[in-house]
Amino acid sequence: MVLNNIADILKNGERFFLASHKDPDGDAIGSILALGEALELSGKEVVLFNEGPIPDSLTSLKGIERIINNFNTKSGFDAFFVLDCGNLERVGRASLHLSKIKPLINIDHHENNSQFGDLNLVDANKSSVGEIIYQLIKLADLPMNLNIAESIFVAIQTDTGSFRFDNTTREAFFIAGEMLGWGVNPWKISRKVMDGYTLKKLRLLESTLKTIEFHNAGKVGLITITKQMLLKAKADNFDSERFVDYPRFISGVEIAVLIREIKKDYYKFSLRSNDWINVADLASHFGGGGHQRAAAFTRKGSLELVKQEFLNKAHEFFIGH
Ligand SMILES: [Mn+2]
Repeated sequence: MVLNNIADILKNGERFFLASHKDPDGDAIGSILALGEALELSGKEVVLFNEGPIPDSLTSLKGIERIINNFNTKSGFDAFFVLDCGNLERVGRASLHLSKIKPLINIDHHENNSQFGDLNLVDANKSSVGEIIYQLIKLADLPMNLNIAESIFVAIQTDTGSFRFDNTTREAFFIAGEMLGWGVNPWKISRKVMDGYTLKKLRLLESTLKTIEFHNAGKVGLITITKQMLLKAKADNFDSERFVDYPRFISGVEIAVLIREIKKDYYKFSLRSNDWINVADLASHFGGGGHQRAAAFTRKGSLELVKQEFLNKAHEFFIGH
């Protein structure tokens, strides 16, 4: 089976190229750092790639400085690992270039993964890619240490929203518990990775909450961030991470939406659901994807137009319920 094949490649190979998605989250960064360090500790050579930009909340992770965002096509790799990417394009500008490294190994947990690898290890039942990396490290007999444990813990913690999203499984808790056995301190990690708010982030939150609007009899809660709001708060896009949870917290809201202006007439929608709507399905109508409870897509057009298009489609999902 594919898990064993990949474990064999890790055991027998000597040089590996590891990449994860641009605009990375804790799972994308934690997973490459964990696998990278485990391979290196066992005497292998690794190149860690992420197009970035890496959010401040993750810059304290050990080994973060080893992640490069430029690439010279060096040959002689035994495999190219792509982690936490539903499709190869998620790697970013380098994706086409990098896809020449063979075999291309796709490790992911997004339901709508396009199976772009020569080997595909895609398990939508896993909370995070960090969980799969943990399995592979065990199976390939790679070493563990505190740095690796912290990276795996961060991958699971961030993708489960601190062990409370509905992808939080017994397995997720079990592995996190194991990581505590390696010396991970959840309080210290959480202060850096989950808290660590800056004043500009709080200012941006203040103005964002004022934009809240409701549709579909309160079942859709929507907030918006424009470029101008970012400028005014002196904030950047990373500062709005997890803001989409605020409308989701409200009772009666089934779909929470954050619309962000990326540039003029170009918007990114982040979607969350509470109970039964599959937002990955909803996002796929606009060329996006993700998970049942968390998904995203981008759209060109005026704010009023793209918002209305989205609300019309969301409305269809509620018909009959
Ligand atoms: Mn993930």
